[in-house]
Order: sequence, then C-alpha cells, then structure tokens
Amino acid sequence: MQSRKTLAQFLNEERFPHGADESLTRLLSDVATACKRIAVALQQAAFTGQHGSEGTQNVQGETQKKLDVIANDIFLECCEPGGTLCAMVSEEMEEIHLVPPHLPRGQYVLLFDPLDGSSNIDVNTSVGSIFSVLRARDDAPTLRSVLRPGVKQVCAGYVIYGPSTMLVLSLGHGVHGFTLDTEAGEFCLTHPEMTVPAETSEFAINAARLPLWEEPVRAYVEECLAGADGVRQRSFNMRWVASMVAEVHRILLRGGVFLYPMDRTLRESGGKLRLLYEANPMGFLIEQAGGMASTGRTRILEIAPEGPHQRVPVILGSACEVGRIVELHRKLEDAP
Ligand code: P6P
Repeated sequence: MQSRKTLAQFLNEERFPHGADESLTRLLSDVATACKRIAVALQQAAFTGQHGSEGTQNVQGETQKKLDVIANDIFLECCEPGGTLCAMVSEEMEEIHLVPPHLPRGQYVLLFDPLDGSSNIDVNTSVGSIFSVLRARDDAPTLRSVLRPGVKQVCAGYVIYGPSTMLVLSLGHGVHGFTLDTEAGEFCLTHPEMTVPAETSEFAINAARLPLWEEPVRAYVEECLAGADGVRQRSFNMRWVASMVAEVHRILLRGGVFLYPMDRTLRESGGKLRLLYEANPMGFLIEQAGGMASTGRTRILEIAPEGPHQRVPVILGSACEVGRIVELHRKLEDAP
C-alpha cells in the first residue's frame, strides 16, 4: 500500500528547501488541529444542539450561527498559546486580538474566517475555514502592521468540510491538498501541485443579483449565456454553492471563475467579501495555482488594506476568463 505523507512530514520537507521555519510549521499544525476539532463539531451539531443562530451579530452586522462562535473559540484555543503568534484577526472579532502578555508570543499574525458559508450549515452543505499568515513587523503589532497587502502573505489555505475534510495550503511554492484520514486523525497529501486550468466553461455567480451588476459583469454573463450562438461559440455551465470555499475548491480541481463583483448595493461597503481573511488567502492560492484574482479593476493581492474587515469585489479563477472580465471592465469604462 502506498505510504501516506502526512501534513507534518510535508511541512518538514517544505521547511528545508523553502525556509518554512519551525514556528510556521508549528502554527500550521495548530491550525490543522483546530480544523479537525471544527469538523467534529459540525458532524455532531445535530446531537449537541449547536445548529441555529447564536442570537448575536458580528462586526459585519451578520447574524452569528452558534458554530461561527464555536469555530472562532476553537481557533483561539488551538492557536493562541503555541508561541507562534503575536496577533489574530477574525471575521468574528471586531478588534485585532493581541496575544496576551502572559502567553509566549511569536512573529506571525493569523487572519481567519473560522467558518465561511455558515448559512449552509443547517442544510448540510459544504462550508470551510479560511486562513492567512503574515509575518508581523514587530512583536507588539499595531493595526497598521497587520494591514498589509496580500503579496506579503507567508502562507494561506483553507479547510473544506465536505464529503471528505480537506486542507489546501500554499507556502508560496505551489498549492497542495491534504485529505483527513479520519481513522488516523491525520491530514495526508492526496493532491500535490494543484493547478487551475487556464480555460474554462464554468462560472459561479449569484445570478439573483443580476439587476444590480455593473455593465462589464452583465456583459460577461450575457456572453456566457449566449452559448454556441454567441461570441464565445461554446456553451457555459453555472454553479452557485453560496460557500466561497466550495467554489474555490472546485475551481482548483477543474477550473472555473468565481464572481462576487461590485454592484449598486455594495458600493458603499466596498463589496461583499472580506479582503484580509477571504479575498487575500483565496487570491494567493489561486495565483499560486496559475490563476488570476482581481476586483475587475485591480489585482487583489496588491490592495493596501484600510481596515481589518474591509470588503472588496472578487473575481478569481481560470486566467483566460478572469483576464476577459478585466478587459471588459477596462473597455467599457474607457469607452467615451
Ligand atoms: P450570497 C458566505 O456567507 C459568503 O461569505 C461566501 O462564502 C459566499 O460565496 C457568499 O457569502 C454567498 O453570498 O449572496 O449567495 O449569500
């Protein structure tokens, strides 16, 4: 039987040629432990009464599910005491969380969405945890030292809680997928060197927002829907899971383009998805896998963050399609 390479073994190998140091290896092991515990909480929720709403709102004004709060607490319990972090930024915590002085501090900042797509939990559809790691400028980081563009990420990844639980990770040298061996309790390498096909005929967008879209997005979707009789001369397929982790995972495995673009109702907030712990980590993975990640007007990883919960438009996936959408933005906005 083929021997299975565990995440720990992979990180040890990755450490030597590419400089993933002991502290980062330990941090990623702590993140993996947190996600294994979250997977159990999700699987047991129907028996433990942990479905449903917490009755509170997060900083985004979104109703928190009980499991949103539980997942955030699990990340804190598993990652804060390890001596690898000096700060944590979470969708579920309004302020930047500094590791308290009575605990050992490290050089990294962990930015995470502990449970993305949580509106899907109660209907048993795939959800995920998303994480991003920055190296802090100093061990008592201010918000300014945390607000760094996505190109500064040391690593990024997600765990998808689906028919199987998978951790997908990049340390800046390709994207690699690890499937949880539930009997051994280990994430094992099953998808080395994941790459996004440049071409695709599959797009993911919440089509209910069509009346709100800006012209470039409307024009792109109409081209796709025109199919073989239209300018694209081929038919397209549409998907929408309402769970970014599930959409990005599908794109990493078979290509596609995911759009949560700017629209009339999102202009004031800047977009739907959060830059630091959704767009940046997913954009990092997609670029590392050979794809593109844009707002339609700028490369996501080059945005200078203005706040910990800043929202941005997100268009990411197969390079040819994202490139076409970016070109539509340029052409339709430069038009006199
Ligand atoms: P809508 C989940 O809440 C999320 O942040 C992403 O994971 C997902 O792509 C999007 O929002 C779904 O948005 O408008 O379909 O509810």
